[in-house]
Amino acid sequence: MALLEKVSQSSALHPKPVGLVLQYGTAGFRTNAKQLDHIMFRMGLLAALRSKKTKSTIGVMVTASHNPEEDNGVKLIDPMGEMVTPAWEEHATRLANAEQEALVMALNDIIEMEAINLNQDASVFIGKDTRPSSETLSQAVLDGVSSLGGHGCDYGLLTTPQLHFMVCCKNTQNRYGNATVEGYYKKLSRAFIQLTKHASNRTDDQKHLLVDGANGIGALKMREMEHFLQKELQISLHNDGSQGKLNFQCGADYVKVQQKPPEGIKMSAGERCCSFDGDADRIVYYFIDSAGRFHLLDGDKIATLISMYLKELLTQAGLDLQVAVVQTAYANGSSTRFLEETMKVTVRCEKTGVKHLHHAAQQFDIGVYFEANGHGTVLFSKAAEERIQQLTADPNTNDEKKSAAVLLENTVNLINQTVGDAISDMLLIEAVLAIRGMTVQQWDAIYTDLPNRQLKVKVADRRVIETTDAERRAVSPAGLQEAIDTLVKKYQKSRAFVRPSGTEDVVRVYAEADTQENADKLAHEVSVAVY
Ligand code: 16G
Ligand code: ZN
Repeated sequence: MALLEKVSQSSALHPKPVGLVLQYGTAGFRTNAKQLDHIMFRMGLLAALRSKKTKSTIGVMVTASHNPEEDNGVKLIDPMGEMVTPAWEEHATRLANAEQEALVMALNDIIEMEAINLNQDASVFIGKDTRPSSETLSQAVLDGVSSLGGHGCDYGLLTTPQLHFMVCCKNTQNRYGNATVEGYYKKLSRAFIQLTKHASNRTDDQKHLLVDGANGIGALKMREMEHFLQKELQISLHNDGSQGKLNFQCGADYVKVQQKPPEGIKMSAGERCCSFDGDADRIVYYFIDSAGRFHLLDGDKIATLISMYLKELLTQAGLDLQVAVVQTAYANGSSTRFLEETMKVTVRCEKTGVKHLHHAAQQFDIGVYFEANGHGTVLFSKAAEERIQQLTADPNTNDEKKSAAVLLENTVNLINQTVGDAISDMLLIEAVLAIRGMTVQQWDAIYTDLPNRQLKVKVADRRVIETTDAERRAVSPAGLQEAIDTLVKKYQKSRAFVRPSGTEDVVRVYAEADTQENADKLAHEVSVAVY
């Protein structure tokens, strides 16, 4: 009981505003940074408990990703580097909302429910993004960890995927890589250099890439990583945080939603560019053509490029491993069609949020998952990895198969399988384009996106909207889906859906149609139907 008394005392230094209720949402807690001190302390407590329960290191990332700089947030990372399991999201919400005097009781409930031995050691890795508020908020996490007798290790500034990677390395006794930032740079850059060796005669132009760092952590970490890449990738870094504000008119979310280039970047026609988001777990590519038209290569285009590349290598290696692509309702209709009809790969649609896609991708030999917004990665089953390794090690493998198997092996090493990772995805895309000798225009031309529009609508209570079929249909309020169906019928090649946001107090509307004008009209009409 002495321990819980200590918790009670320390928690008084991180008081909860009376009546404030927050939810562990799609990607943790996220709101204005001023409201988060008690949440951070309590998530420190919860991470310590989770660590005692799993007898493993747990991660706590302080970030609000692509949200404005004034916001902040926190997400928990489970032992294998994946998002915390759903039952513990509920514990998180309960703990976050307990009033001050009820905190120890709420904690005790979790301890009993999960049969946690408080004498067990606890180890928690903590990382933070570049928001000014992240400094004191991560300190509050450490206070929470230590008041339960846990050991908190503060890694300071990290991208979200770097922390996921390090937690996984730590809990697999460094089999996945070394549990340090340097271990991350070394593993990825070695794989990248091995892969690009297979792309002969790359010109400096082909090695050149413009990167929009969203004025965030991704920019800092790219600078750190650059020399590990030994000039095999030559980056011009923009929005590196030296002047602009985090995520303000830049970054992957801005580019995807606005469908235009970020501020602070000068692009010439045909030049390859990409944008990270505020914690570098998302990436989108784009370029401007000679007529000045903007072309976006989003998560769907990325998934298509990667799955095509993997399928070809598997065929060449003679490996019959199944490749599947997991998408969300936001996936452009053209991408789904191309993947299913032309490439003949299995396509799954899941609810928005990485945890849903990640889980679905684990069901396949090779699961490529991407949200259209650019968050995604590739998962290889243990059996798939073993078969690739056997092939590279087998002296009877012929040269053609061997070279494909070696490429596959290096590809596995380049990918951060714990979570979507802008840096790892960028290196993979650059390697694939180099190996296939493809330009960004050729990649873009694989299929043509249907024009689309996303809008958000403020409503009194977004929870009145409930959805089904991976968020593609609304089941409540009554009549809404019928109204959407009627509107969709007015246009060609059209589709639309609405869903309550999991990170903001809004309802999101998505529409696509044969022309931009029609997509815009449809999105607008659906917004009116929601309102
Ligand atoms: C979070 C999710 C992202 C999702 C977005 C949807 C993670 C790590 N991030 O940022 O995958 O696309 O939420 O936001 O899961 P929304 O519910 O506000 O549309
Ligand atoms: Zn993010």
